[in-house]
Formats: sequence, C-alpha cells, structure tokens
Amino acid sequence: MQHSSTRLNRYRLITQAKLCWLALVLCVGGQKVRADMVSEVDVLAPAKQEVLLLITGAIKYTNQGDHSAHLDAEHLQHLPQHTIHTSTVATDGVKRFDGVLVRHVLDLVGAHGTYLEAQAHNGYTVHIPMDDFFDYEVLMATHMDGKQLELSDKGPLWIVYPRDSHRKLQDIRYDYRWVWQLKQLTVK
Ligand SMILES: Nc1nc2c(c(=O)[nH]1)N[C@H]1C(S)=C(S)[C@@H](COP(=O)(O)O)O[C@H]1N2
Ligand SMILES: [Mo]
Repeated sequence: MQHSSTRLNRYRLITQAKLCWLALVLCVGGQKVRADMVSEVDVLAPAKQEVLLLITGAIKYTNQGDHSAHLDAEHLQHLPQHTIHTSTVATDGVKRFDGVLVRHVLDLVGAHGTYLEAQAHNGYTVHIPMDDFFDYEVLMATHMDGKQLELSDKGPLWIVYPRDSHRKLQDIRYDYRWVWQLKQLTVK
C-alpha cells in the first residue's frame, strides 16, 4: 500500500514535470515565431528610387521619422502584379491596366482604418471607404495598355476599379474615386 502510493506520487510528479516542460516549450516556441514574424515585416525598406506614393495616418509599418511610408517602384514590384481589363469614363474603349492591388499596398504598411483620403498631384482629394478594396479588386495601376503611366497622362499611379465586371461600380459615386496622378494616401 505504502509502496504503490509512492509510485503513484512519483508518476504524478513526472507527469507534471513533463506538462510543465511542454508548456514552456510551447510558450517559448510561440514567442519565437511571433518575434520572427514581426522582425520580417516590422521594418519597411527605405525608398531607394523616386518616391511614387506617400502613405500616412493609421499605419503600422513606416520608413520615415515622421511616421509615414515612402514607396518607390521597387516596393510595388515586390507585390503581386495584377491586371484589369475595363473601360473608363476618362478614356475610349476597353483598356488593359497593370499594377498592384490597393489592398496589398495597405497590407504592406499595416493600414488599419475605415477610409482613405487620397490626394492627387493636381490637388484633387477624395475619401474612399476601405471596404472598396476588400469587396473589389481595385488596382493601383502603373501601366495602361503596356505603357507606363506618366505624370502628364494620369500617372504615375491611377486608382482603377474593375468597372466592367461589376454593375454596382458603373456609377458616378465610384467614378470619382478613380484618382489619377495619385500622390498620397492618408489612412483614417
Ligand atoms: N487627379 C485627379 N483625379 C480625378 C479627378 C481629378 O480632377 N483629378 N476627377 C475625378 C472625377 S470627379 C471623375 S468623375 C473621374 C473621371 O474624371 P475625368 O473624366 O475628368 O478623367 O476621375 C476622378 N479622378
Ligand atoms: Mo466627376
């Protein structure tokens, strides 16, 4: 009787020790994974080329002292490239647009807000609900019909909606969100 209860206690002790060890491994391991994830995305690479887009406001990842993100062509080239064929209210016929999804740009800077204030080089400013970029494949276009967009012609960045694919987007309320000559986004 005495003997077996000692064995039982020893068994309990070993089991508890194993559980503690397991908990420690899981805890330390989990933290390590989290630390690795943060270090990978925490620091946004500095812009090495001409700055195409400035992002400020409610963003997590920045590369400027003033808590803004300056993005150049290289930042955009590292994101998945996306193509949309659509007609627009500003051009004739169906055009091919290449660029990156706005939602991927927002992910890159860790944007967390409800709308964007988009500002263009010509002073045009408009508010765009964040939901647009998750409901639709909205493009930040860099090219139209294979040609790079220039500042003199809607560039260097143009917000392009997949207008022809969605009835709802064929509306003036969306047309005014097609900001051409895009310069800055403020996440609010
Ligand atoms: N940079 C910039 N983007 C802009 C505008 C503008 O004046 N400047 N006008 C908006 C409006 S009101 C509309 S309806 C669409 C199409 O305008 P457009 O036909 O003059 O090109 O672009 C939008 N994007
Ligand atoms: Mo407009």
